[in-house]
Amino acid sequence: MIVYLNGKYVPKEEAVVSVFDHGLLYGDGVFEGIRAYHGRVFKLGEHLDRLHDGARALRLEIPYSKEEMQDIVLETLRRNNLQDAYIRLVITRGPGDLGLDPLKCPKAFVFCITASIVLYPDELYEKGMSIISVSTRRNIPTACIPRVKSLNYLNNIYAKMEANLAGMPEAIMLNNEGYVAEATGDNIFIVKNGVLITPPSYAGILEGITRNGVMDIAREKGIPVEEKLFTMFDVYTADEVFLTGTAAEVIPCINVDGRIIGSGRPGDMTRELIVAFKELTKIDGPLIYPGGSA
Ligand code: PXG
Repeated sequence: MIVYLNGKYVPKEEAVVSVFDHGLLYGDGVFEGIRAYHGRVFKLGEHLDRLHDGARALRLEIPYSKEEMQDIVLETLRRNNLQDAYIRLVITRGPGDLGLDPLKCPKAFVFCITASIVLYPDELYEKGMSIISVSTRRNIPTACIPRVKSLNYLNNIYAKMEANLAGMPEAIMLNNEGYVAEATGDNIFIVKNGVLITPPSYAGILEGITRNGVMDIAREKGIPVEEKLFTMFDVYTADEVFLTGTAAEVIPCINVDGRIIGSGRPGDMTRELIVAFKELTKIDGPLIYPGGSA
């Protein structure tokens, strides 16, 4: 396995980061989790936009343009002969001293890992999954901005630990006002009376690329889409519930906190969106091997 490491392509064993890097010492940095399907990098432009916006919010200067970042991602995939992959692109604050001052870190550090993708079992998509809500609240935007996909994931990890303890694969996090925000690594949608509803970005969420893609697909199909605040009551009484994320794609939830959702089976709109999303992954994004061949 070959890893892109700050200007070089190196074997996995040599892909190491300094113990003085503020990404490690303080979680200071941004990242993206991206997928490649059928030889194309899905929504790469959107991922690079989010990465750059997050870096801007952190006053972290990415030493490459978006075009150069795109080349790094594509070249890493080519060096690993990958067509379908999970990609982790990371920008850290870089090495500094043992104080937290980012000004002491002269240059950001960039790396890109590509791996063959481990998928959730098909059964979860066919039968739907059971999840719970947890007591850990999503970060408040005035303290740690949830819209920045930062290297500090402790908020989500606390919630994931609660899910683990309950033997559940995912957990719903509320914001500090008690409105539904998102899951630990996925966004949430509910369907009520034919309307597709998801929390707005001001609910304090990471605006998922998958979330935005699913809303686009729904609108193209003429499905009414609303971004609005809702509570766990709305989740319990929804006709359908599903989560979206780069790793999970679109995954139905049929039980939340012990309440059976709708018929207890993945709903029609969820299944329609899963199919349309799969189709989109076949055509969206830049080709890894523009001249053909893998
Ligand atoms: N919310 C949060 C908090 C996330 O971390 C999403 C939503 C979905 O966003 P995208 O752009 O992927 O549709 C994420 C996704 C994991 C994992 O192992 C998940 C994410 C990052 C790293 C790992 O589940 N982010």
